[in-house]
Amino acid sequence: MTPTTGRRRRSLFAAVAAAALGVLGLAATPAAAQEWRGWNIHAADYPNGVGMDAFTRLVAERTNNRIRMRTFHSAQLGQQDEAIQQMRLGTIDFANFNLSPFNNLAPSTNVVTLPFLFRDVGHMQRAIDGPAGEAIARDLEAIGIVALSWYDAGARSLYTTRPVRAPADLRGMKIRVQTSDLWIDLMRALGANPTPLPFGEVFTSLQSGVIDGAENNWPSYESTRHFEVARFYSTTEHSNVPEVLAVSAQRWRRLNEQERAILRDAARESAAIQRRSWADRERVSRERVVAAGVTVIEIADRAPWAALMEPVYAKYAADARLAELVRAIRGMQ
Ligand code: GTR
Repeated sequence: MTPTTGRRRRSLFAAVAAAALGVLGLAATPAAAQEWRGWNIHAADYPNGVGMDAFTRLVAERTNNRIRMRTFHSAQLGQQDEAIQQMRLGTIDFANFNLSPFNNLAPSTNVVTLPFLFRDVGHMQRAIDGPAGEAIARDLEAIGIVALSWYDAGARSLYTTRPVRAPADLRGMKIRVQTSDLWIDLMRALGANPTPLPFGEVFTSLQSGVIDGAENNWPSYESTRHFEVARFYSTTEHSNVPEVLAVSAQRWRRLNEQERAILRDAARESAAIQRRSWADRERVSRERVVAAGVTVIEIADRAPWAALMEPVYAKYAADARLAELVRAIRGMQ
């Protein structure tokens, strides 16, 4: 064999080997290295971005970079409802979502969205870290999403272009809600006209008068600059719906037990980081909008608001399993 034929044979062998690896989908990355794409609706410095960045850093460290994750912050990979579809299809690998956009897909998420259910943040955390979280994780798994940990999202309140002090002030006002039947019925029960819109369209819709208000927590009201166009914030604190850090079931299926344990631990640690960051940011955001001249209308008595929520409970907590969960949550210390 001449040196030239030897070289030719070797390169032929290399080409065949490369083609075989290509068929197996292994050619581009060394052995089992994985590159994951993550979705975040908020900016990187928002508490949820801080939590997600901690998660990806811990996973990379503990898998020796075998699982590398990159979070695309600020809804770069699309709005919320599309991102949920992409997670289910496996084209987005991990994400942080509020639980309300799952209301029509995963029944138990309605329970933690219910108005005036939690007494305070501690009560919400005990429920989501306990029986509510277990039920929701099961419902999410059934639609192709694996819940790993729960993030705080504070209390949601109304903000509007005209002052709102009592439910009667909402009559005829167009209020943006997330894509969720529960939210539509909740706003109707308050006497408003619910208008489902993606988060990213709220600012311009307020500015152009397509809507008269929306509802959210202090950090979202501030970070999106909605406070510049809706100058009245009424502390209704009507819902404490939390958020989930989740992985696509398509990815999860391909992990071994050791990798799953690494992801679960990292997710729990990231939730502790997010919750600390959340508590700070709530205070800072409130201070920022007050300094910018927003009128905060303190709702001292929430009873007249809560009294209107009867039809929402009747519809979304009627089924025996959900009614039991509501009872269990109410009974928690
Ligand atoms: C925020 C939440 C987002 C999104 C948004 C909205 O508080 O963190 O995931 O749900 O509200 O109202 O669309």
